[in-house]
Amino acid sequence: MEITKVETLLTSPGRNYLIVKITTRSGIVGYGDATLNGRETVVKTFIDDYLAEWLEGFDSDRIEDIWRMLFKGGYWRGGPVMMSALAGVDVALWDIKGKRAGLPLYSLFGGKCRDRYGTYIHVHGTTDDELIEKCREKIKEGYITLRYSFDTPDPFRKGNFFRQPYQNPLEKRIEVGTLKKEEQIWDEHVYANDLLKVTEKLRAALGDHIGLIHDVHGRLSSDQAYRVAKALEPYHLLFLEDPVDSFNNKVLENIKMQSATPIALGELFNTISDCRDLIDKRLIDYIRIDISHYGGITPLLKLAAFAEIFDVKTAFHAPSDISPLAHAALAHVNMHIPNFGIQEYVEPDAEIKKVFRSPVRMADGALQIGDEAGLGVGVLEEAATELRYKPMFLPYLRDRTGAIQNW
Ligand code: GCO
Ligand code: MG
Repeated sequence: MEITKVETLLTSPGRNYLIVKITTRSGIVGYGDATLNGRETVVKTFIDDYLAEWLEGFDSDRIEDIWRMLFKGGYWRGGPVMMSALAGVDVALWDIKGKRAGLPLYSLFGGKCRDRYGTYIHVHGTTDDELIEKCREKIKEGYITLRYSFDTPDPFRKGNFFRQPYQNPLEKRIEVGTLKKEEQIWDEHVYANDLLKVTEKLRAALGDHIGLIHDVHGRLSSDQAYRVAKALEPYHLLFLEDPVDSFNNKVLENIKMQSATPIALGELFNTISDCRDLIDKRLIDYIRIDISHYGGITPLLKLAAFAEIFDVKTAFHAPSDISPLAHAALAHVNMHIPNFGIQEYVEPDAEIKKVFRSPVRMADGALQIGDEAGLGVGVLEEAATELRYKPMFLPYLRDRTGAIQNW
């Protein structure tokens, strides 16, 4: 079906989301997510000024061909801005194809491999007791896997705390700020010591069988990461995420050689070139690609198939900084792929529901998706336009000497 229009909708139901809308001559419309946290307007410009006109007139059914045209055809390729733009377009095209076929996307991929898929939730405590208490509440709600984070008091500066990035579904903005230059201080040694202490307590309090995940966010240097991954072994995490910078394969190889703690990584990757070696050398256990920064469903299915060969499971990145359109696209992929591991998920709150009608449902700590045709997400465009974009920025970190660290 001929593509007649490609538009973007920037909305802010509590946080900013960039929606891609593709219209075809037949009137069928598809939606995709192109959100890049803190840089939404740059992706919007890329789509509006560059991709939109290029796409008009092409056959929406030829998704693979269009993807290759946009990726290879323009010569310059890769990077989070371009790959988020491609993701928005790709998911919208799949949405159109599904609506046209009258089938949910997982059915077009080859059908379901499971009836539901497992998930985890972020839990943050300002003290150890509060963390344990909050974890217990989530377990009561039905969660069996938790991603924990905590505040570490600075032993050298009273009143200062080191805090890992996390998202409280009720304070969605925690990972973005309104200040352009928000600086935080980080001490990896103090944090590493605290991580070991908190994990020991948590495991003792929650028993053997609750899945535990911790995200280091690349905030350890290799010496500390070796020590931490080894010392965490007795607490058998489901995985330790981003123990070091994502692009340091040699360090990841050493971690894998000397520790049995499973490793997850990949939210910063945009193309297969970023992670091919990590997968085929089996340096990670879970791949954490973000569908909205990796070009959408088309490359994600290929990535999952590649990872399957090496028995690498998926744990796709999906915090609240990508929209329900992306969460739904992931739901279809997760229902289909054999090597699904676990899915990060944040339940949309009342404000987000003003814009998106999501088909993803939580039941007994697991997620399900219905059999609506296409992606299955309703977009309330009027509400989306009313909730106007608010500039927000990611903070950044310095160590005690003032040197920049991974945020
Ligand atoms: C995660 C991530 C996120 C990032 C965020 C940055 O594992 O969920 O690390 O929380 O910090 O996506 O925008
Ligand atoms: Mg992470």
